[in-house]
Amino acid sequence: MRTETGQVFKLKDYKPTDFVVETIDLTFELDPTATRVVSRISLHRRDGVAADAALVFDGDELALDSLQLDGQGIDPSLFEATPHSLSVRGLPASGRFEITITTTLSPQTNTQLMGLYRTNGVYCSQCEAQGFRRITYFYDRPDVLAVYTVTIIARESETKFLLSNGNFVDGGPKDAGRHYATWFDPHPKPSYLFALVGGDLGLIEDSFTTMSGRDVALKIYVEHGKEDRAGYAMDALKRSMKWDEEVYGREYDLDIFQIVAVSDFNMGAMENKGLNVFNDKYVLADPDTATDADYANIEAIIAHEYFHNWTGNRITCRDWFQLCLKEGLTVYRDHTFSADQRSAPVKRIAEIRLLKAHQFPEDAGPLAHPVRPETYREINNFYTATVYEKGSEVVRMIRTILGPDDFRKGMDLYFERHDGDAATIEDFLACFAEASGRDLKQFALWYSQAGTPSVSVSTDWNEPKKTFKVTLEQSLAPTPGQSRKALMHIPLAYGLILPDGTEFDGQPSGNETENGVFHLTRRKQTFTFSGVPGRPVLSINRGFSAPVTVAMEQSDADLAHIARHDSDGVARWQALNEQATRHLVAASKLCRDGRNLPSAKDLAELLVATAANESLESAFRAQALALPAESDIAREIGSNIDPDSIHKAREAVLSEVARFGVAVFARLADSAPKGDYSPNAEDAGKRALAGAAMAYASIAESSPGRAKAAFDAADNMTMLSQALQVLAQSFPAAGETGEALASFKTRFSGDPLALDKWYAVQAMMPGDDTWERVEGLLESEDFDRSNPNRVRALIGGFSAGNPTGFNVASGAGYRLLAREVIDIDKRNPQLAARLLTAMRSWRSLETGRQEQARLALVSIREAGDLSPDVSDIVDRMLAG
Ligand code: B3K
Ligand code: ZN
Repeated sequence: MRTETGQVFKLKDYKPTDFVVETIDLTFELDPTATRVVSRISLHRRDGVAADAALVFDGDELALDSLQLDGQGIDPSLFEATPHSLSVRGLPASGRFEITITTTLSPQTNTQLMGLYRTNGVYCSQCEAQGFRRITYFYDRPDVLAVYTVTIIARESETKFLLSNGNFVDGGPKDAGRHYATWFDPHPKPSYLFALVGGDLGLIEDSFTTMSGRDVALKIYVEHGKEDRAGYAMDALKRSMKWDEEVYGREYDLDIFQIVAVSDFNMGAMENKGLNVFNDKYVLADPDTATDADYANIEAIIAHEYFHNWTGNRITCRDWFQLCLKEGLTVYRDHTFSADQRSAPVKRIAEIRLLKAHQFPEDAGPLAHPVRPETYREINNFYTATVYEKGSEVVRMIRTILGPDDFRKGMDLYFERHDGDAATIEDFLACFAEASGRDLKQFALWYSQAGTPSVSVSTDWNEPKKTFKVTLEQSLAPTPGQSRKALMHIPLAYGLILPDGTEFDGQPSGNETENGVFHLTRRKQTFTFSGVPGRPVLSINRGFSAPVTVAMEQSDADLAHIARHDSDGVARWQALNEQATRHLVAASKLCRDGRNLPSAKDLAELLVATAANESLESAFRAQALALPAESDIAREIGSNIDPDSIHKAREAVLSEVARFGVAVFARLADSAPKGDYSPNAEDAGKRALAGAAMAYASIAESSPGRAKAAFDAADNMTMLSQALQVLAQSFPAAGETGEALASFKTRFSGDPLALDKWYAVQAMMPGDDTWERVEGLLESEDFDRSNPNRVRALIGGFSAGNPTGFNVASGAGYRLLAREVIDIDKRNPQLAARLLTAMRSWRSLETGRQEQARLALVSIREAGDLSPDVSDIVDRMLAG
């Protein structure tokens, strides 16, 4: 039985520990089922803490072997050890003392992948957020910073490499075929950044010279035989190190930086100090097995984890409520890094799509929470799009409000003042307020109020007076636990586009506008521009300067004007996307009501003209061609969703656009770069455009022939998987699709990462009977339920990436997910809870599906013996 599923943690209850940890010295004797851990901790009682206060350490499924105080046994009446805590009384009132704790672990049977576990024969740890307490009793909380020395002892034949944080100190042979290594990390750190790896791995090495001239050894460890797939990750690492020096003046601070790629990992990667552990999906790439998107993800995640060295590790979080302090900021840093390495507007468009697809629904449903939550039951459930992606948007808004110079000053102050601290959002904001002399009190509401603000915009053009008025009004709907909301500070970048396509450069009256940004701080504000030569078109929330929804009556002609003339590429795409979304929403509603669909000719004209416009970047044209997804349309409709009519309407629009532009698409379908594959952004953009065009051309031809020929001719994974996706999405029942799937399977059966794509593409095939295909795949021999990547590819692909298949009206999709969540929860609660969030928007479905979804959720709740992770999600989803 599990324990303590109901405990609620609150931000306002924060209290420092009673004892201060100075150093921790850990010795591991690795063994698959009996790893011995000896932890020697030196501490002292904090000033002002009562002399009879007990030392209370966290644990999770631990058993205490022995306990000593300053090398002597302790009277059993003075301590109590349970699986989840150790408390010791009678400790010295003053001065330093040492506690020695011995525990024994079974990494081999640790299926949660938290704490110390084994993957493919490699010992590996994951401690964020609360995994260290599964290794030994400790103050497992981020505000306890200590200096770690770690010695690892293991059989040499199985563990060629023994790694931990910091710098290598010493190592060599020991008794009985064993060897050892000792690592010392001089930088005080919280337990969640501890890491240990022991295994027989392949290694690639390089080095980096920092801006002050220090040499840093760079090492990436991968499964044997995969070394030649780690080159891109190494290159991305060096570029990240350079970028952080150039853009933020941040230098690396140890002699060595190591990355280990493992195949069983609950998330993308982990920023342990000096020893990052990665899901191998985000390290390994070669042209035959990785797509352009995989390469871009590797670059972004390598950068993200590296950037944590300053934003997360040198400055960490006081408590887990402050998670966005490191995550939102580090996502913002990796976004700008990728924008600098690639095309900035294209990168921004991808971010907007992602935010709207993942964060907006979170904000609009039962799992909504502020960027900095104020309560949680299970912290693992708060590694969310809101904390990460909206958290990044909030940092971006700070930069928009302050401008680049004051933003950099604020960051410099933050690094200088809080280096070595466990900090809070208040500390972070104070640096920007001080550096810029601005009051950020109202702005700080972005951290505490959940929900996506909505801004309604109206304009008034007075031809005789040549004045243009823009009226903005904000609102924010209630979210769970927050029924009343205060007014926010919303920075909205704008432009006034004149009839000839140039931009009006005059300022409106008043002082609520700055550098092309309206500062909306009251409920309603009007901005008046004078001397405007002709009726302008308002381009608002340019570059998505604020993560809000904008409601504005704007004609298709005005949107098309922005799409043609806005000087900001992101705004041009926003206008195109708005027009497409509107059309698709209207068409879906008509389809649901059994009415005829309107002509999509105007939209088709605009899209095809953009596709054919060679003065635009290929990647931008590809983004323009990607119509809003079915889930985007559902989100915009908001309630009474019928996924089938959305699918039908979207297919009809796709087909109309395809037929309208068939000549252009047929030409572009062959425009991918020939010759050797390179993952660079320009070539990737060309492949994306060719792939999008191939999809349209195939639809126009109503034949899988073109995609099948592309599949047979593909000489890299990007083009191979593009072709396979066109077959699976648009011709699911065709013989060609079956043949392509079979050939893919044969070719990649020995390559787990490539095979994940085979699972995912089938999981996302539209249709009422896909759930049966998924049931079949769940039974297939190489479906490994203990591998999170495989589970996410199939079950996650189906539940989060297949609106018609998962939401089949009979409820079969929901029942499948419920059954799998209950089963996976027994082994890996984090993974199970994450999968379940696919149902977070269940209340916006039409009533029949809603009822089916509710029944499935109730069946989970009633399954009994749920983990805190799953019960937290299911309870919140059913509440209200
Ligand atoms: N900090 C880790 C995430 C840990 C998740 C724990 N459930 C990766 C990252 O955001 O960089
Ligand atoms: Zn992170």
